[in-house]
Amino acid sequence: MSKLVIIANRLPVTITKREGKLALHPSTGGLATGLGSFYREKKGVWMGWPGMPSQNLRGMEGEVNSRLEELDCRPVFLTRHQVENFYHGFSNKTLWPLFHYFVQYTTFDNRLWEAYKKANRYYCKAALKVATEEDTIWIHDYQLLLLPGMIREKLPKATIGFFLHIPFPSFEIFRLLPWREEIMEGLLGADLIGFHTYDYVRHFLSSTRRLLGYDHNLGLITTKDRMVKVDTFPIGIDFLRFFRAAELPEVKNGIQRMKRRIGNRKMILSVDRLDYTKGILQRLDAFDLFLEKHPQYRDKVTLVLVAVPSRTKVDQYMQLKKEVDEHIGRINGRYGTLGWSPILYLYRSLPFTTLTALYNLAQVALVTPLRDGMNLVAKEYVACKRDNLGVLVLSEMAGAAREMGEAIMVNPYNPKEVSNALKTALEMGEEEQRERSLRMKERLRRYDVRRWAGEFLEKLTSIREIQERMEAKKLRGIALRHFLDEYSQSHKALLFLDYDGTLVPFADRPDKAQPDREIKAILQDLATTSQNRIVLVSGRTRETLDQWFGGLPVDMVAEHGVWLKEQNSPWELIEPLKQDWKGVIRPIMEVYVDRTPGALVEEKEFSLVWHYRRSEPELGHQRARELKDALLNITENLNLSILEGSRVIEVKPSNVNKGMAATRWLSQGSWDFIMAVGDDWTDEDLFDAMPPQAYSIKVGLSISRARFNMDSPYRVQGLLKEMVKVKRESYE
Ligand code: GDG
Repeated sequence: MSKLVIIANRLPVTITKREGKLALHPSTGGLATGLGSFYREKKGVWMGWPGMPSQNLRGMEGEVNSRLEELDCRPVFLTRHQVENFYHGFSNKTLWPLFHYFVQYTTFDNRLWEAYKKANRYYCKAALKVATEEDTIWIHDYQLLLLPGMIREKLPKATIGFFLHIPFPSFEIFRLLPWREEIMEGLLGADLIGFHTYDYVRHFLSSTRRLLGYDHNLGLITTKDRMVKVDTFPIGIDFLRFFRAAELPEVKNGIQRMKRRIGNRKMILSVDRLDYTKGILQRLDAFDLFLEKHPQYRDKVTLVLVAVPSRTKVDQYMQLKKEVDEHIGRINGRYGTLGWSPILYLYRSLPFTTLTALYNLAQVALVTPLRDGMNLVAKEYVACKRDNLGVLVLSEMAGAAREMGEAIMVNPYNPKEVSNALKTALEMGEEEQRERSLRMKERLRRYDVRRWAGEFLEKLTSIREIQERMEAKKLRGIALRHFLDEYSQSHKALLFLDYDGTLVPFADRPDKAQPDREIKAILQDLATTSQNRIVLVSGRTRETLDQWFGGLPVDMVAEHGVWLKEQNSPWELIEPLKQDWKGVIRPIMEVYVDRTPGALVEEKEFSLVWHYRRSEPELGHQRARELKDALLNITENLNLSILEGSRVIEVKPSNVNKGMAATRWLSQGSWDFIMAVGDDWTDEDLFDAMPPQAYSIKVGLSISRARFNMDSPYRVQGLLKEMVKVKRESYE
């Protein structure tokens, strides 16, 4: 039976050892609390590091294993060296700062990269002991970016999902990584890649396009051999757990205790791991400014600052701790009185009950990260409010800002804005507080962490189904045997072959597009081993086709069906075509050439083509969409069609296409074998024109009306060679 295997850097429980005895504690962090119960309900297992170097657990592995097994957890034991170089090292000194746009904190060290690769391989090895190809494997976060690819290599048929909990940075930042291609390839081993927000999706897709050349269609990337879906899944929280917390006696007591401690003052709450991305120093500066500018609030508010110790062995974190201490000391020194400290500083991890007591009591939550994948504290605060009173001040740099528009939004780098927001929050009327809170809360209730996980897994299943449908259409196995049998027995075969993207991959430079000797030899052999008729059906001009294939015994179709040529005959126009429309279309295209560096207009005899292969890809795509929009109305009236090819937009008369051109040959005789191969949507007309028994083959894995699919031009070349071979054998 298939099972769910969650793999994350950490387990949902952490092991500690005191006086030789092991103890398990729930791990902090959104993932652990959120999915902690979900995976068990699903009868899944969770793999990850138990939080202590393996040297400290020597001799106790058996006990660790069995205690964890009771919780359906499987440990991945990391040595001290691995913790140092993989976890504190590449993960937290390279990926974490870079992905949060802290380039100045990023270490680029090949030694750490090697440790990262090795650790990912180590997780892979551990995973292979637990997971099979039938299982659903869900990998989490930036520590394991290479793992999807590594598992895919060993379990090609496994269902693999990946979710990134931190931001995916813009290409301009991501490109700085010396190991960027390997990281992208690693991630693309997954079937589904999830991010918190659409911005991160956009950034990721842009990097795949620029670094690996993979385009996408609505987030569906076609890699060399598979389809990978990229989508947005904003993580939710365990809503009811927070919503109901106020009913717990410990929480009620906690609220009373805290009330006594801060008296009649209003509480402003700040909760984070002590991390430079969370903007704690900037927040303190803003609070300082607030007290300076609004003296009436002195002794009327208390900022409760909870900072959970984190990555205490990394230099920047040690430095940050020092600075936070100094800032707090300065502010408390400057404004504090005998009976009042402006900031109550708690540098430790609090029990859930204390944390939720604070959420309940706080009038304002000040959540101002400089960059944050999502930020769960913002969500938890709102969920805890039974009476819907309390105001959230939220950084626009947190992923949560995309969903929590009712919060007071701030730029965390602007102390004046944050200070003003604090004032607005403290003075907001109850009606408005309720209204804002309620709307956010309803969304949090509906889209909680279970729903988040459920939707991710559902999407993963659906992408697998699409892949399977594509797989089933691949020309291989029995279908391929039939194909070759039929072909070898045929006496009169008709083969339509597109060129660019079908017989050869798309070339990034025009001078690389020419057929090489091997392609020509294949065509020559194919044409001469039998009574075959080969028709090259291309969008290229007559001149180019003549120049490239003139000496071969093949027929040709140029400009997507405008010109036809049978061997030893001159080119013929498919039918008389008008040219006057070009005067209307060309100026529009030229406007878009001026606006898009690298774009150009090519005039073919009966069509106009706007190329943007050499433009900056994002801009090119954007402009292509705009151009298409601009052309749509006009082309309809002029009876023209717009073809969208690979980085081209072509306009040509509607009554001409590759399918119509093909009918010339189809009607010429009784063929006992017909095949049509093409890769883009101009070839769909060709497929449509084929009789039912014909083999229509789409190159690439996207949806098509063709009967079969093939992965790539290399496979097509292989198929053609095989056809030559079986034909020769049939004569022997
Ligand atoms: C990463 C991404 C993304 C905090 N202090 C205490 C405590 N916590 C809990 C909170 C919350 C979690 O830790 C922190 O989650 P965040 O989302 O705020 O931040 P990261 O740890 O950086 O998490 C982040 C998240 O992954 C999920 O995808 O949102 O952007 O960086 O749940 O409640 N819990 C307890 N005591 C504390 O003192 N018990």
